[in-house]
Amino acid sequence: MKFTVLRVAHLPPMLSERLHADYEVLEGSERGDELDAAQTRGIRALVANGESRVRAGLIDRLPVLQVIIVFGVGYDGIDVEAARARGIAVTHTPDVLTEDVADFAITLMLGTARRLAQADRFVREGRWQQGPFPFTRKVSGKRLGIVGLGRIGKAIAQRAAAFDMHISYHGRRPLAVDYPYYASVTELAAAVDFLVVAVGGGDSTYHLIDAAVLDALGSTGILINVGRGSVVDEVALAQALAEGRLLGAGLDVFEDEPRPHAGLLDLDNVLLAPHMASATWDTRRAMSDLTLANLAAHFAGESLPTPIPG
Ligand code: NAP
Ligand code: 8YV
Repeated sequence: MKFTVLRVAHLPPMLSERLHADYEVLEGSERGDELDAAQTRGIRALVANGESRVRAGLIDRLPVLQVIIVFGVGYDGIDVEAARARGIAVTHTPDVLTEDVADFAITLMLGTARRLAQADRFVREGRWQQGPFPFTRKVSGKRLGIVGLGRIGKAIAQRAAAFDMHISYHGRRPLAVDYPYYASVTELAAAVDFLVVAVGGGDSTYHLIDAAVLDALGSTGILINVGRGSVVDEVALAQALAEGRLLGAGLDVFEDEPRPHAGLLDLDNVLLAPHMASATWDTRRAMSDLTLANLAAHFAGESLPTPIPG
């Protein structure tokens, strides 16, 4: 017998094909409105991704749901409390994407400071013939502040060390590392040239990067966000960039994906990416394997390879 799995997010074909081979897969929305009563009564597992919103309303409609499997490490969109109240396990895919996301944070930092997208347009549009490209900002040897020194934050620090950057960080508590710790994100921002957000979403980080933090980073500062869009007040960010109160920003994540705040789209000092930091073939394969391993372990009654903490 094949177990029934509800898929509520876009998944790469390499994963959805294998899901379809091993399970009865229902395709649904995050609200599940299109599912009829017979379908909801059969769903044992739900597969979501890092951007998914799986709220109590959907969980409540699935009486035999046993496990929520997140294709991604961030699970801020999952109502974990509602799941736990029903004894529903939640898994995710940590570690296997850390390197790619850290690589991409460095890509955004270099690309924003050296104005790579603008330089590309400059060459393509024939403007080089009228004179040289304006000077850009140096990265090596500068001061880097990391918000959220977890798996990804540490991997970013490791890479930045190779650029001789001076690293400091903010988190909820100091860690056993040699980098200076700032209990206040505003004070961290005031002390660095680059501020990289590598923290997850949810209530505790909502708009942690607000106008005051952006002003502390200042007119020579650059903000990078590979964590979650909700961590940065996008309206305040667009305003600070437009008014030159912040030098630049490189963003992979947005408050309302796939719709970045309209004020950002016309700005020349922001580098925009479509939530692609972990989207390499190697990593998506590893994430797919881990997603299937969690699902298989659950139905085999074995311990889950990567349950969420807590
Ligand atoms: P992690 O190891 O859990 O790291 C998260 C870090 O943030 C921890 O050091 C945690 O420290 C800190 N933190 C948590 N809440 C905080 C708060 N309120 N204020 C300050 N710091 C806080 O997770 P990870 O694997 O590095 O992933 C981090 C996040 O990156 C994910 O949650 C996800 O949102 C995002 N991500 C984005 C992409 C992308 O494609 N752009 C890909 C993967 C992941 P304490 O708990 O000790 O405070
Ligand atoms: C993915 C992510 O883009 O892991 C996360 O939390 O945000 C990303 O790795 C996402 O989960 C796949 O859609």
